[in-house]
Amino acid sequence: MFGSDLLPIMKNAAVLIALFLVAASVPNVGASLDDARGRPQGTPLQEKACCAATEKPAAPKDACCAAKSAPKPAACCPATPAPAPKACCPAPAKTENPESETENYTKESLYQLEVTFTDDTGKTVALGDLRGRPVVLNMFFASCGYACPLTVTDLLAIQERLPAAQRAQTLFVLVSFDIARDTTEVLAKYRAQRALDGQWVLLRGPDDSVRELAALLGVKYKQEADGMFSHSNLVTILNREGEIVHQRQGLKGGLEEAAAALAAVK
Ligand SMILES: [Cu+2]
Repeated sequence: MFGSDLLPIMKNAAVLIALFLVAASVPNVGASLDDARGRPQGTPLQEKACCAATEKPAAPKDACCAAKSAPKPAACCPATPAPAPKACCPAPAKTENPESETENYTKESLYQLEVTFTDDTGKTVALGDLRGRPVVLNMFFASCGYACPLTVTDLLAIQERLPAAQRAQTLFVLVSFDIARDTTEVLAKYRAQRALDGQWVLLRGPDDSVRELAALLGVKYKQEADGMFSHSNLVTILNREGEIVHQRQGLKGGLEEAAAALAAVK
C-alpha cells in the first residue's frame, strides 16, 4: 500500500523537476504561449496566489511551484482549471490522476480499441471494461441456425470444465454482428434460451464498433441475400490485459487446447 502510494508522488516529483529544468532553460516559452492563446492580462495573479500559499513570494516565478510543490503537488494550483499558469504546475494535474495510469494498455491489448457496445440489459460496455478477467470472445448472431449454436455449446462445455475459482473469473463474451435484428431484447431472450449465467456478456454494436472488433480479431462476416450471415468461426481467448493468447478456428475439436490456454491465464 505504502509502496503504491509513494510511486505517483515520486513520478510527480520527477515530472516537476523535468518541468523546472525546461522552464529554467526556456524562460519565455510560457509567456509566448499565453500570448498565442490570447490570455487576458492579469490572470497570472492565480500563479501568485498559488505561490503565496507556499510562502516566500520572492521566489522566481517559473521555479516556484516546481520547487515548492514536489512533496505535495495537489496543494498547489488545485483550483485553476482554465488558463493555468504555464510554467507553474501544468502537467502534474494529469499525472496525479490514477485513472490515466490504469488505462495504459499494453501494445498488444485489444482494449486499446476505444469502442463501446450495449449489453442485453441495455448497459453500455466499453471493450476496456473487460480488463482484469480472462475472456473468451466469440462473434455470432442470434438467429444463426448452425455454426453459432454449436460454438456456444462448445463454450458452455469449456466453462463447465473450468475449476471453480477460474470459472468465477472468466467472462464469456458474445458480440453480435447482426446489428439490425439482435436488439437488446433479442439478446436477453438468447441468454434465457441458452441458460447463459452471469459470466456471460452479450453485446450488440453500433456497426463501426462491430466492424473494428471483427477486423482486429480476424473475424470475417457477410450478410447474405436471405438475411443470414456467412462468417468465420473463431473463438478468441484474451488474457487479463486483453492480449490474444489463443484462437480456436473452426467448429470441431480444439476444446482441450482452448481450456488449457484459459488455464494458463494467471
Ligand atoms: Cu453463426
